[in-house]
Amino acid sequence: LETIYTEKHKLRDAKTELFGGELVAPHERPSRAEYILGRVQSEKLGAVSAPQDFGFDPIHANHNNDFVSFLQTAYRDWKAEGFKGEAIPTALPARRMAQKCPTFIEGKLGYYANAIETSISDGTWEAAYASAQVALTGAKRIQDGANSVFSLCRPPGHHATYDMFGGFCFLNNAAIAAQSFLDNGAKRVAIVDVDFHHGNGTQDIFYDRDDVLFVSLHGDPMDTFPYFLGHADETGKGAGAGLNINYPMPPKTPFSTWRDALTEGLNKVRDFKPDALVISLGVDTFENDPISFFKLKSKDFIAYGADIAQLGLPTQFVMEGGYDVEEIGVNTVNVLQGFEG
Ligand code: Q9C
Ligand code: ZN
Repeated sequence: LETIYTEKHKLRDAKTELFGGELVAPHERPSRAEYILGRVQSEKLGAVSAPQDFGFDPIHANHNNDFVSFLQTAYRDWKAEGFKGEAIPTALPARRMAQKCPTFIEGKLGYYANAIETSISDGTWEAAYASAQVALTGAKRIQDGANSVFSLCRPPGHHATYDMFGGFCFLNNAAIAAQSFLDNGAKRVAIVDVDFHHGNGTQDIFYDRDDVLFVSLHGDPMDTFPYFLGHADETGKGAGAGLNINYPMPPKTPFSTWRDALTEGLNKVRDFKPDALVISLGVDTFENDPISFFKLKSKDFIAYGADIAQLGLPTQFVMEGGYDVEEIGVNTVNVLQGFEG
């Protein structure tokens, strides 16, 4: 199983994350990708290849042009105002506020944010762009006939919506990959999001679409981030009615319960008859993850990788979250090895 990876992820190295009322060292840090790459190599999973550059068109296919332009210059614009720290939004266009993009950078940050823990730092755009190219290169491998591929994306993407960043995400790598399948001949694509957190960005992008099935297993938004999307009654709208499926689960959910939801979700994927499957692979479901509350053990990741393989679909794994840095390499590669059998 081939891994797509680039060192450019290291350019995303923020100093701050707003957490518990403090600015702390980010949970989403460069060492995450290095632990995963290290395990890919020590387990001899397969070749590790650099991404190709597919440019901006496939990014603009899923994201608002002005939002993408904003991301490119946000840190520079912030620094030009003389602010000392990293770029963090303060005010957001909440209920009954005008949905109009301000001119001043602090206002722009709020307009384009869906959460405010994520600082924009020097190099963030370059890393986010490279991460999207890692996703696109993985999709291309499948389009060229590979049965499976691992896009070791960093920063992650599934909380990025059409025009908002947040939750450590800037561009929605999995959505960009899924759209690239469709734009290159696929009729239908399924995305299964197994990250601990609801894939609010991916849901947002495909909510009214009949060519993408989105299935997400996650902590109940009543109890955890992203709080404002991910309920079971969000089932899609218009042409996409019935094609958005959420499985919110409570604190302390064990693997047995989680796996039952996965089985049900994978059955929906089978019925949808997609040409390709994209897995938003977050391993923050792990029992020792520092910011999550499910109880999966390392061996469980092997088991559910095998469950996914049972579908027999061309499958692209796209890296999302997972924060217990010591273990995320093992857990991530366990899924891939379980898939390979
Ligand atoms: N008290 C991903 O896994 N903050 N993003 C959580 C916990 C944001 C997670 C706060 C978590 C974002 C890709
Ligand atoms: Zn997550």
